[in-house]
Amino acid sequence: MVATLYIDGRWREASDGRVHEVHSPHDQSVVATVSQATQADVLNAIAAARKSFDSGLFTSWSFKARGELVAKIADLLERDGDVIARKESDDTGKRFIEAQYDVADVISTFRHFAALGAKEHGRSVDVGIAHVSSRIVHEPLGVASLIGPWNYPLLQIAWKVAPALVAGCSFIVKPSELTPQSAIALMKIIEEAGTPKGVANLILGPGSVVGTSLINDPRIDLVSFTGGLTTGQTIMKAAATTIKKLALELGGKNPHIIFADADIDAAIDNAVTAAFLHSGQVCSAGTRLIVERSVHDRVVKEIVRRAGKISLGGPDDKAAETGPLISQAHLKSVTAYVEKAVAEGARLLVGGKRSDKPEHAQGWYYLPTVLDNCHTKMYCVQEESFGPVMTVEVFDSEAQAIAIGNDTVFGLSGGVWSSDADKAARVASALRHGTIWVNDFGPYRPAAEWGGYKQSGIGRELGEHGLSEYLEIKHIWTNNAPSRSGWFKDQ
Ligand code: TXE
Repeated sequence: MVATLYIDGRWREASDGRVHEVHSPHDQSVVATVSQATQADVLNAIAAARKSFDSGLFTSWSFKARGELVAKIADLLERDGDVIARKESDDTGKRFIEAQYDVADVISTFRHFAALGAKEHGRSVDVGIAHVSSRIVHEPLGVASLIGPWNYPLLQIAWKVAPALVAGCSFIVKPSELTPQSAIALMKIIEEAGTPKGVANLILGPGSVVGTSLINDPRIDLVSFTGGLTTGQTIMKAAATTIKKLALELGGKNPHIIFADADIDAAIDNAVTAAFLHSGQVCSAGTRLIVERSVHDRVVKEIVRRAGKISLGGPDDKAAETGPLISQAHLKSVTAYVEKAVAEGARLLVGGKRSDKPEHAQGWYYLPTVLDNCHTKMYCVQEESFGPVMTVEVFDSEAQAIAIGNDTVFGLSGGVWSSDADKAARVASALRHGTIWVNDFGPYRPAAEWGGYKQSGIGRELGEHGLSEYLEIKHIWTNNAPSRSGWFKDQ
């Protein structure tokens, strides 16, 4: 029996008993068999979440109490960290050590939101009338659908679940069908921590089947989604019918600008990490290298040398530096993307094909790829590959670097390298992206907001704003000395 759906405080099989096998991207072996929800299961989960929210049980807990629950979840995640990391690396194919880093980030996320629970919420407003008290109160927003992707499965779900719990929302989690195991483990911990029945629910299955009700149903108040732009557009359209609140994180095409006066050695090393970490399957990957003409040859030559040496391998390959792509379909899409780039005039300098090593034959391994001679009108510069593919563009002036860096419909993140602090600050300020790194690329902290400008999304996760997404704000005006309004004549 496979009972991996969690609905109304009970672990259940799919109502028709259907299961789904999860395959390793490293060697296609079956790493898990999980329940695949039916439409009836989804509707049951929505009903359970709605009922628990409307009962007022969890919403009546104080922020502090809900923060303590979230802190307890963090403790349990610490206890089970390596077991969860193993599931995550099995599903994604990423190295076990990377999955361990991810779980550590998940724990920090829960700790961050737990601490926000202990803070003061709401405020008084001075309305200038002695006998009136005016209060702004923060209330849980309602029932949320929390839909996650496959690249950082547990982390992206954690960015949603932890604030939803502190806020007092009820929710249905739907991880990617490719990577369900860590969400199941998290839900077991949420249950063990003492979360009231019906508050947290877990649905598994493909978005096209189980996702529709999660984004259409009038009983859902908020959809928080991380994934592809096209799915984000579908969700936004569906949300319009019932004016659902939306939080969307839809990826990026992130500029990484290197000026000639930068610490070139550090810039090159960070450029390699930014583009090829997790084989480019990172929404904030620095896939667009934008380099000052005078240092182009030196920078690109060294990046190509370094990219050609990156060692690929599966979860337990100690020599590996990064892993496979998530699926065969994704491998095909990255392959087609690079072919199209070359047809458009990009110069392929390294990679550009699947790994032909015998030990990679059963996995979805694509070589780190550098495409030179690119410009903003090209498909490969405008569209995400979500694979290990770096495009290179050149610039001659600060203004041109900014213009190129902003010439994208996305706006998630960007980096700028220069030893001139004023210039770096000007560029950081002019770039229309949600996170900018100066002389660095990649770090983030749960205490700092994360999210996109333009088509990279709506709203912010993490920071204090990441909690606000799950709250309604109410103004309560209390007149302590009632009197007639006197507006209309009383004949
Ligand atoms: O994402 P999808 P995919 C980007 C990246 C990648 C592309 C497609 O460019 O190549 O998206 O990846 C669920 N209603 N990112 O196809 O389809 C789905 O089941 C409700 C960026 O995997 O957007 C999964 O749980 N849900 C990204 C989640 O949405 C639906 C990370 C994401 O799947 C649904 C991953 C529907 N109609 C991919 N259709 C990032 N921003 O980090 C799908 N889903």
